[in-house]
Amino acid sequence: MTSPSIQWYPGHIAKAERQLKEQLKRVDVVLEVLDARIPLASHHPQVAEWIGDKPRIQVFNRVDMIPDKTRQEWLEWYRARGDKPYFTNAKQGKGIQELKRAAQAAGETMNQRRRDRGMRSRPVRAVVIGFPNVGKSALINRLVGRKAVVSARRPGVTRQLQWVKISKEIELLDAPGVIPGKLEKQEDAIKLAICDDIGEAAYDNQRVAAALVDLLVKLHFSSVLESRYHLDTLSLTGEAYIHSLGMKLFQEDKERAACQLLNDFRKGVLGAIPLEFPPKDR
Ligand SMILES: Nc1nc2c(ncn2[C@@H]2O[C@H](COP(=O)(O)OP(=O)(O)OP(=O)(O)O)[C@@H](O)[C@H]2O)c(=O)[nH]1
Ligand SMILES: [Mg+2]
Repeated sequence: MTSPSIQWYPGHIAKAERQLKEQLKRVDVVLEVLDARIPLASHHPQVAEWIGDKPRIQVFNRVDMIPDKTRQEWLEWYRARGDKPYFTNAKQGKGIQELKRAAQAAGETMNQRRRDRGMRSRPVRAVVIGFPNVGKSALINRLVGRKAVVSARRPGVTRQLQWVKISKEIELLDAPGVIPGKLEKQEDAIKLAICDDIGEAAYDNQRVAAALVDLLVKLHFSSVLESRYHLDTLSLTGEAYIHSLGMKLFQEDKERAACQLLNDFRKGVLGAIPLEFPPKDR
């Protein structure tokens, strides 16, 4: 039996996408927030089409959740393609000033064009877009320097578009997380589920936890499981591992085992573990 595919496109996201497209006409610069653990799977394929030739700043948030070596590899990969990503930890406020300067610089170019046409300068309007739960609102709060918008540990917190004025120079638009109407690549959908970047109604915890175990083994991170749960992955499949973990630590409860494992990964208890690396073929 093949498992049902992971799909998640609730009504509030469809609505947010429509409103976002409308607002995009009014913004000068787009901050695209990616989950540093899965920057490829958390990139919305339609972003380029939506923003046209507006300046885009790519932000790798949750940089604390990947090793510095991987951060460096991504930086080189992007640089080779002529891009310059910014790395942030919106939880602790790292990398924020550099990002603010980049947004301001993009705005300055826009204002110069306005002045050339005899118009007055105005604050730069920047929108923060990205998948659910990647830290868009947390990033805005850091850029503003106060709790201006709600940020919490679950996908789908921001429901409405909301403008926030951070200074005379910049205004920011917080947007709900937007994901493609159809998740074409199921391996990406599973990574999004593992990282808590889509709603939990879309998937089965045990299946996703099993996929996480398989992925950790594939990426040579299985030792983190052994040291945390004192249970060797040996040649077990992810599914068998979750079963054994339930038997061993959770009174035979596989669901609790799966939730614990996912939670440990999401909270960083297992360590700084990237689930994607720069592709070698591009
Ligand atoms: N470890 C870590 N946690 C972060 C970081 N940025 C945000 N978070 C946490 O991630 C969770 C989600 O943050 P939000 O700001 O609500 O994310 P969002 O993208 O606005 O989510 P939606 O509004 O649901 O789309 C919160 O618990 C934040 O504290 C980061 O850089 N590192
Ligand atoms: Mg939000």
